[in-house]
Amino acid sequence: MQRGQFITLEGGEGLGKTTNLAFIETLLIERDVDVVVTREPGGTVLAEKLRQLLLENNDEPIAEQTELLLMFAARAQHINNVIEPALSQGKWVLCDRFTDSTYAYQGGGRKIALTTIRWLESFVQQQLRPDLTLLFDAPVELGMKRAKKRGNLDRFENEHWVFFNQVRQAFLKQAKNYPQRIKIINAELSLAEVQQSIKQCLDLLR
Ligand code: T5A
Repeated sequence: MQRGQFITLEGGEGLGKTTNLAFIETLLIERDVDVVVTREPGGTVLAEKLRQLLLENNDEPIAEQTELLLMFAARAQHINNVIEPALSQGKWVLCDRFTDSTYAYQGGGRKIALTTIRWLESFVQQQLRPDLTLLFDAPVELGMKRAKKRGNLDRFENEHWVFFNQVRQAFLKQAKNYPQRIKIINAELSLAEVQQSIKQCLDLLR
């Protein structure tokens, strides 16, 4: 059986990943693709519990190392129980965030050494890497404005502007390092224009 394709959506806060997940799922179903839609951190019962611990605002500060290890603990569970089984059954996996977010938030934002992240990536993922990544990019202010409209901010959304700018720059660096895999989507455009760009990127996988 032919292995499925692994597509990830990445980018800063509030730039349209979740909104466009449903759009992409519909496009794939129209193309007769059997697709599993999931997210990180999360995607399994245990990983969703870790997501809650990571996102909730808490009196006890979470150490950077703890944050990084919890991200990869959730990822290990997700890969073993959801992503790998689906891909090996020929299903496509559409995932809201994956390891590029770790490079951006824990690497770019928290300044954890990239060699440490790379080591954990190899340990947890072995050979698994996305086939296509759509990176939603726009100035930080725009994403925060959109995210704030939705109400309460989570632990990451309460970070400061400098942090988010470092996250954005780290995502763009990932895109520069992996131009074949990572396609930048201009999230400043209207939803219709964004979805047109997404369609063009998905055609690359046909
Ligand atoms: N994290 C995650 C790490 O630090 N390391 C990691 O390894 C991983 C995997 C997860 C958090 O965890 C961190 C990063 C995150 O902070 P999350 O909920 O997955 O949190 O991530 P968020 O970015 O917070 O997700 P959001 O749901 O907030 O943002 P989305 O999904 O990018 O944006 P969306 O689709 O909800 O859109 C926001 C608003 O904008 C509108 C939408 O209608 C919505 O109201 N909108 C547009 N409006 C106009 N024009 C467009 N083109 C629009 N597109 C969307």
